[in-house]
Amino acid sequence: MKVDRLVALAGGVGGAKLVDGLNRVLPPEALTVIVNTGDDFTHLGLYICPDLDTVCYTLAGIANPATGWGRAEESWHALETVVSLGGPGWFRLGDRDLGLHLERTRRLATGERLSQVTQSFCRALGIQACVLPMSDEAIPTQVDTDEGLLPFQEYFVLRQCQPRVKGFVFENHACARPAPGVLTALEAAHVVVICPSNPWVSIDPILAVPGVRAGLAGKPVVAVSPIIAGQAVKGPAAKMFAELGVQPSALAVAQHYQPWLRGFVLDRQDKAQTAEIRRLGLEVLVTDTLMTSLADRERLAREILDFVTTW
Ligand code: FO1
Repeated sequence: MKVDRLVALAGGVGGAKLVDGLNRVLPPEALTVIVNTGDDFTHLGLYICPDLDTVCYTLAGIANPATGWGRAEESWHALETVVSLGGPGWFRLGDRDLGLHLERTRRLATGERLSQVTQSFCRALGIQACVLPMSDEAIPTQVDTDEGLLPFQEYFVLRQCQPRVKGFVFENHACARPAPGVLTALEAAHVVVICPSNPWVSIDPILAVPGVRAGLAGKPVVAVSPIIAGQAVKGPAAKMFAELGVQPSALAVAQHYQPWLRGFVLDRQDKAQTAEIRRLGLEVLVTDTLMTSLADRERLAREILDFVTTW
């Protein structure tokens, strides 16, 4: 199979790293990234799109290397002022990052759609890949917890993922439409890669957008496990699996996505699960999936392309 049109489904930091690797090894303009916008929210009057920004900053080479989100060489004067005046400081927006939120919020208020604003920012940042929000309409994720429904960022950042999870609500998803370009990119794709993002709150919101699941049907879809040795590489994915009554593992991730998958990529540390994942009817690639360097991102991307080319 030739791969010169690839669609990646991605959330934040882990997804962005693989997207960066794919972008480095694919021909120019071969890559479309469909990004989760369930985490988006309005904060300090500004429209914040954490996963879109993480993907774009990473592709532009200006992401904060320590956190994975936000900008490199950041300063915090504006937020310090907000806090000194009695405003909220729990969601850390740096000065450089704030500039982007100001401009996005201004453009959205003039009637531009999120996908148009994102395309324009990508051009300005020198990004060649096509980065699409999953929808131009808000589909906010609410986390159903033992303390009731919490908006995603309140659960994730303010409450540090402490409340016990019972489920997730993707508000408004049933009547939302995919952003322009999402379904046509899926239709044209030679392969779809589900990045190593959180299945529950990064990938499931994308799959919940009407038309996306149907767009995956019959496509060669490969997922990369965000769980290594029972732990999430970053974030609460393993805690979520456990609280929902599923032992966190690469196998559990494969089972989660199984109806859409042709192949699955898991870490060497989990190679004992290979036979059971094969029994789900999936092609399996066992490799090093932890991406700590740029070279790792590129190597993993190349290995995934070599893997799917054999199908
Ligand atoms: N994550 C945090 O844990 N704490 C923060 O203060 C924080 C601020 C922030 C600002 C801009 C941005 O684009 C992302 C930010 N994130 C922060 C990350 C974000 O909350 C999550 O990583 C994603 O929503 C989950 O993918």
